[in-house]
Amino acid sequence: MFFQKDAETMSRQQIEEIQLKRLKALVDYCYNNVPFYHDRLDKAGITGDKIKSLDDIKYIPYTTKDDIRDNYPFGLFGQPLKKIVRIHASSGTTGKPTVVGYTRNDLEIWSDCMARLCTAAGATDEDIVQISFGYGLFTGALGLHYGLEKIGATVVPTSSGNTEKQIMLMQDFQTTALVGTPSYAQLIGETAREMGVIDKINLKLGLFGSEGCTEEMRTQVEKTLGLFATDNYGMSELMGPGVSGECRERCGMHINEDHFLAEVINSETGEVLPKGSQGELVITTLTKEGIPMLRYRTKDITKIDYEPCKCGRTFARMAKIMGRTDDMLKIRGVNVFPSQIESVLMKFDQIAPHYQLVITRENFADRLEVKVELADSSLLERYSALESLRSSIHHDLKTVLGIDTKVSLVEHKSLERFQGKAKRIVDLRKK
Ligand code: DLL
Repeated sequence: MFFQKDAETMSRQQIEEIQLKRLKALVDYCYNNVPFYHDRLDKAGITGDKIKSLDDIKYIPYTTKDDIRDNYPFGLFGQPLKKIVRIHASSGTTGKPTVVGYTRNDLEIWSDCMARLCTAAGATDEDIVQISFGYGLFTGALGLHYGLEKIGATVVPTSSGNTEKQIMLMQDFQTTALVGTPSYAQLIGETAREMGVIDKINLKLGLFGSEGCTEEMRTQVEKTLGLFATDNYGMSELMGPGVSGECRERCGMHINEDHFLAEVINSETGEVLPKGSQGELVITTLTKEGIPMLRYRTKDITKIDYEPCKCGRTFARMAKIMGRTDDMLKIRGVNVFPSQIESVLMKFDQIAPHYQLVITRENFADRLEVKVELADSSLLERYSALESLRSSIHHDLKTVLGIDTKVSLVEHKSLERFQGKAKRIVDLRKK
């Protein structure tokens, strides 16, 4: 099933022709409408007619989150507020949030992009969809909301939190699809199990995203809730959700390439990497008016496959996000991604899908403690079984990461649960 089949099945040549035409127009749009870009492009000597091929994008300077912050709140907007009909912002743990604005046309394209991805995931007008992302400045809830309404699904905007009520509504409405972070979906599943109503839940599809989730973690969540889950990627600066998402084949997230031009770069040198390489994702928004982005550095690490997919879609597919360049833990000089740890942990049946990574510095050396929750507390009574589990996890982590970690097994339900994006890293080195 397709939402906009003509666009979603274009040949690579057609996709590139559209991208080039839009890129040229975008460069002129930015030059004429955003003083910040006017200066940047002037300095780089770039105008739309100097872009002769997609490769010429390399002459355009990158844009970063700092550029948006430095122009807080509306400095990078491409239209006066009179034309901006919605504002969102990403919270940001320190300082001011990054603020983004949408014109009416942006909202139309956003819901089309979302409608495509929801359809690709298998959602239809028969679905009753509960949206458990928080409504508000965060883009997740409203982004999916409009896309799902566009395909005719029945949207239930529960927002996040109030988990028991979510579960009650899920039973009463016979909700068929759930939207949220995978970690909140897992919490909903565990709570339904504890309430003794997991069998009364009729979920078939999970439209998840907004945080990393390894294949192993996805399998756990699917098992808990008895559904089929797809991964969806996006960020506020680029639109929100709707940049890319998985189809039923689940072999990468299809990028809406007629609206987003993706590159992968070496995050240290800024050099553009050959197609298929792993590196930092850089996105140019080809059609956005409210806050257009030229070569925005996402800090997310992935790789892109340009082969057409078995589902019939031709849009390139980006691999699951391996981590963020600023999320990568450097432990005694070794780079460690939390996703590598998650993959190891989720292979053990005796542990629950909840963990925390605590990093400290002792005697000038970094120490990584991996706190893992037991699936149930009965193991606590058997010291030898506990010790053997701990030592197996320690061994597997060492094999994958190449460093020693301290593994602590903690009681079931003792680690914090999350209703939005999970925060699993506690870095005490900075304190
Ligand atoms: O999280 C947008 C979104 C909402 C995407 C709902 C999907 C579903 P921000 O709050 O601005 O926007 O956070 C963006 O979240 O740079 C990634 O690091 C991370 N992220 C988003 N989706 C995924 C994903 C939304 N599928 C930041 N896998 C991004 C891994 C993700 N990380």
